[in-house]
Amino acid sequence: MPDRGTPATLGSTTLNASVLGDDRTIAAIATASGRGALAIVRASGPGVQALAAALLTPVPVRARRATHAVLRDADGTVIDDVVATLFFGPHSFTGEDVLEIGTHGGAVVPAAVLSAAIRAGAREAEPGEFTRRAVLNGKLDLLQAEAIGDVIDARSSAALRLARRQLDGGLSERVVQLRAQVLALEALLAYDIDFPEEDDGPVPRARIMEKAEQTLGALEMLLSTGAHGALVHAGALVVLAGAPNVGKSSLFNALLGEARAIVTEIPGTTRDAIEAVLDLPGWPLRLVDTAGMRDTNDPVEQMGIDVAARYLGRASIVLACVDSAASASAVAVLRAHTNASVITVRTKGDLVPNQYEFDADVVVSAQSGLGLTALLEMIEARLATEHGLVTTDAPVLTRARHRVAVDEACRELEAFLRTWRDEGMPASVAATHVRSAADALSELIGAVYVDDVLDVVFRSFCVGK
Ligand SMILES: Nc1nc2c(ncn2[C@@H]2O[C@H](COP(=O)(O)OP(=O)(O)O)[C@@H](O)[C@H]2O)c(=O)[nH]1
Ligand SMILES: [Mg+2]
Repeated sequence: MPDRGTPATLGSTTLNASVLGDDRTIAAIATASGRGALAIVRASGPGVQALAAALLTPVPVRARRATHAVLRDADGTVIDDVVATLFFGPHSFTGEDVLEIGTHGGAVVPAAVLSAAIRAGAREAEPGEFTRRAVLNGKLDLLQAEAIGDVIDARSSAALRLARRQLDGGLSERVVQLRAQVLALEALLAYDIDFPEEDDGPVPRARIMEKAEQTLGALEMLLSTGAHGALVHAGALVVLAGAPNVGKSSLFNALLGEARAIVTEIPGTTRDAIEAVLDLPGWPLRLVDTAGMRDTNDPVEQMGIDVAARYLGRASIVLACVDSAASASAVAVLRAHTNASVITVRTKGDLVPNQYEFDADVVVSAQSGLGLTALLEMIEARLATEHGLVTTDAPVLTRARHRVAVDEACRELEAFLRTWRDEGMPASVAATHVRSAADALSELIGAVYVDDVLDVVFRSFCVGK
């Protein structure tokens, strides 16, 4: 396994070619590319102090002190005025010596600073490599490392709260507790394996069964948070649908409070689906504006309609928009395309009601703003009824990886219980299932480092994180 467990030499490096040449010292631009006032280039590894000495005048020597310095390339060319901060391992993000260099932003300076660091002996970091080192050095567990990715990728305040909670270790604690229960069960079984001759071993079978059932129940409870976690993570899919020209795109824009979709008087303009995240206090919404559902010979428009049908299949809520008797017939078509909860929305509520009467759940106007708040409240109420309230206090599974691991632990405990009830089976056979359940949970928090697991977790990270 690469990089594991050699932070011992930290803090004692000197300017020395072998350390500078050590590919264990990594560097990357940590900030997003593009125009900006400042950027951060950071480095981590045993050669960091030598790197600081090679690049910076004056050389920062004390940890956690911002040092204003001039950064020069190997040939003495001044690249930038910077503010550099050293952290000595293990008291750093990665657990190794770390150097953070605050440079001017933009396209050229951060790249030139990174090149200078590489010329001075650092190696360019892989995506997620800083966080990976933090995990390998025991600064974070895998769930917390994923939470860092989630904090960065959060598209709503609810998703951010969930990620923050996971970063603080809430989910890790719960998984560690559950794993401890599984291990305690394994310990009870060990007695039984040691005393196979006794009719009823030192620990009664019924007591072991009870423990296993309790643990299984707790794991199932955690597993049941998975759907909720995925929904908060991605946002509940709310699809605007209905006949062409009923005002879907206008409503989409009015709800977002900004002009994102093309609004036009020609029926059939929204030919693909347009998506935006609406950051409501209760539930984050993925609001999708679709093409109108109607028969058409235009192949491009038909594609848009197919996209709409696909979204309808995955929606949490469909807003069936209606502005006339003719468009009301589309509601039945929509219901046929979806299992989602349908809210019927009478649009263009500002127009003088003509003879047309439609008993909609809510009347809105994109133009006057009538009913928009009521509609959002109705969406939140429906989501709360169907998926509960967004709770970020209790630990929640947020990723498929989590659900797979906890599901596996559940299935192993079920298999254990089946084997255990069948009294002819020796305890040692049943115990293998308990071991597998513990392994699944260990892998989830990264208590055992499986390279494949690390690869999956860090693949999606940005360079410099
Ligand atoms: N008076 C009024 N007209 C609206 C309202 N919403 C949309 N419209 C008009 O209805 C037409 C179609 O709107 P659009 O949003 O493109 O409909 P879509 O095809 O369902 O996306 C446009 O002429 C809009 O200006 C509204 O709330 N009040
Ligand atoms: Mg439209």
